[in-house]
Amino acid sequence: MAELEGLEFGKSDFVLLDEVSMEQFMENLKLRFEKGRIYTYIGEVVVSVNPYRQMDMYGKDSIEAYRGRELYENPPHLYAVSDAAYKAMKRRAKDTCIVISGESGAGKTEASKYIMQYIAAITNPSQRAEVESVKNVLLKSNCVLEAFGNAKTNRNDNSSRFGKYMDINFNFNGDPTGGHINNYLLEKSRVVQQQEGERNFHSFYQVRALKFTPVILETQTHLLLIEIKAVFSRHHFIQIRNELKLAVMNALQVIGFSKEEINSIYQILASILLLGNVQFESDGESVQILQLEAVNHISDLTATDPESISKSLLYRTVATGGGEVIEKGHTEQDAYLGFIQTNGALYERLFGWIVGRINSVIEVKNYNPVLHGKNTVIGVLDIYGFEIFDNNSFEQFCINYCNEKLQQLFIELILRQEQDEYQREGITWQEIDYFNNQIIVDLVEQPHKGIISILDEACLTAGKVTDMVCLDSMDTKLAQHPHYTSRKLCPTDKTMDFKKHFRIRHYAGDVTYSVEGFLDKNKDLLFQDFKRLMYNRFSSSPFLKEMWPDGQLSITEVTKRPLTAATLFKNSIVALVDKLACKEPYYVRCIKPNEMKSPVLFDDARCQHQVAYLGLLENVMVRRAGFAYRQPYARFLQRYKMTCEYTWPNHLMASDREAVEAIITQHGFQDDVAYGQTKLFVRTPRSLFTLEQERAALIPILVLFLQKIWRGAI
Ligand code: AD9
Ligand code: MG
Repeated sequence: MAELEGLEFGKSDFVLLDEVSMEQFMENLKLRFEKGRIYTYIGEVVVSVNPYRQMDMYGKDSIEAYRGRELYENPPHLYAVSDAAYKAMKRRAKDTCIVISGESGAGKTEASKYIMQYIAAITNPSQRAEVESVKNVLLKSNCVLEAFGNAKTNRNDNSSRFGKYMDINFNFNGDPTGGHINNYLLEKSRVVQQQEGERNFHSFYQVRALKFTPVILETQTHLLLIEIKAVFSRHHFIQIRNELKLAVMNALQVIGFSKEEINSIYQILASILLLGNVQFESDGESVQILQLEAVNHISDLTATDPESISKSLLYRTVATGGGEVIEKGHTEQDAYLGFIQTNGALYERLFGWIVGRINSVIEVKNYNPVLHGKNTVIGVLDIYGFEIFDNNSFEQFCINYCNEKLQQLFIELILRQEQDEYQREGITWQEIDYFNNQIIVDLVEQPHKGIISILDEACLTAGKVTDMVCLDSMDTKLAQHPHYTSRKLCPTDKTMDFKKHFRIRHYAGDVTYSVEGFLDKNKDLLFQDFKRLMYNRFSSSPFLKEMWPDGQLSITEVTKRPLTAATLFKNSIVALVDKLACKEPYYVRCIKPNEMKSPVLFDDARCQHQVAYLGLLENVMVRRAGFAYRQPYARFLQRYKMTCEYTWPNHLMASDREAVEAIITQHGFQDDVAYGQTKLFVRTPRSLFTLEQERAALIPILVLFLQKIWRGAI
């Protein structure tokens, strides 16, 4: 920590700043980054700055240094919070979670991997085979999820295009017994379209780059994959390293995917690639597919007749009011829209199925709480951070709403936890006033009045409700809301367009959204004909059936409208927040130092913006107002009794509490502590650092002393 590391590295806990100001905060953050100290605490929260270079701090020695230690005993590290979460889970049978947040490229996914590696390294010392196998599958699942869910973006070469929450289950020994992964809002539009300079999901390039047939792939699948390469224009693809492709294939096998399943995955990927090449043309009466060659390839890959594929792309079956079923040709625009949705949906369902398949392997089986004790959990959340782009659309709206919910949880948990503990221990607590973003959460999710409700209502209204009509409706209903505005409501604001834009004042800053495409994206229209084709006709792949269960329904049965994309997302985020709320939380707040991916550049303005919207300064204030550290009397005494003549080697006082009081008084720390029922509360880490230093200085003397006793010299 600051003192453990030396003052030239800055303060290792922002709680120790002389004064809580943005200037001091930034100065300290920058100094530490420049000195290669990428982690700094705010109490138990880890603030991490992406080093953009390999750091020599994650090896076996580091793992050993942090294992079983308290936070302040070592310099700040992800391993220390991982250990704190693990200890709480093991010693106190508490479910815990580690919430990692920050913007794209800030280092969330890397952090989540280090956390998992640490947990894997410190568990199962007896190397039991079944536990090792669970650990292996958990670690390998990262590789598969990254291949299918990550892509190169302009912000990050390995950007996660989905949110991930992973529960790891533990038995009473503290060894992993299984887990469960939830995925959120995969950015499926990327399958069809990417911004300039960005790429599709990694998995596609891996298909494209297969140079030889891995044993696991059927020759026929592979030959087709090779053949379809010719169909594509080269600029879509780049060569990737062979090891990477094989690593994914190997990970799929280790996890337990069968040969048939792996073949199906690659067949579907190839089909999506082929579909991506399809174009439509209208002669005024009907619409045709231009690339029949591509349709024939899909038909070969999936053992489906080409006519059915063409038909599902060009026609839709509709039930008339009288119950009659008729076929209706798409317009060129409908066909194009249907094709975009179809391609995205194929990939989304494939991804969801892969996650489900991993879950079926890692789910805890045959766990008997009576025999095995309480099954505890550590959850790790790696989810997209707040996004403000030049053009913000439906996806940013959902992502930013998710961040509002997580911020709300942060406020609720940090405050509630503090208050609960102070009350339990009988310590007076001074309330801190800071911005509660509930009002913005309500703006988005409130029934009837919130933006999601207004969007849903527009999607359900028969007839042509356009994005602009929907914007009008929002303007009418939300005109008075302090966090909502649009050009119409604020005509002087020339940064917005009358017809397109609305703005939300988020806790992290103002974001202007373009309403264009909101309704289509929210409806997430997918023609039932395509679902049925997937379910019924892709006979070569039983797995497709599993991915498209809704294709079972006949056209007359499909009357109930499916939930909209925004409502489905909202429901999943509400469920996530409920899950997190009942766990003891640990936070990692990631900061991206610059846009150039440079290991030496600290962009002051960019960093300060992140510090502000992550609410880090407020976090320091809360920590300083309360007591940053607390420890049961017995443990405190055990560690520091050697620093006080009245407690070493043993004390003669009536209780451990009194003995602890003696240590505190001898060091003159009375003003920095409060005495609870069972614990000592310490306001700043300064006193603990001093005690740590004294202890460290005394240990060699003690060892010498003991050696002399053993040798009989004393
Ligand atoms: V996104 O929201 O998924 O687009 P993340 O997940 O926040 O984003 P990621 O963890 O992928 O960012 O980190 C981006 C890149 O920064 C990595 O590919 C590494 O090259 C680099 N990075 C991040 N953290 C570390 C680290 N602790 N050590 C070394 C790092 N490099
Ligand atoms: Mg990521």
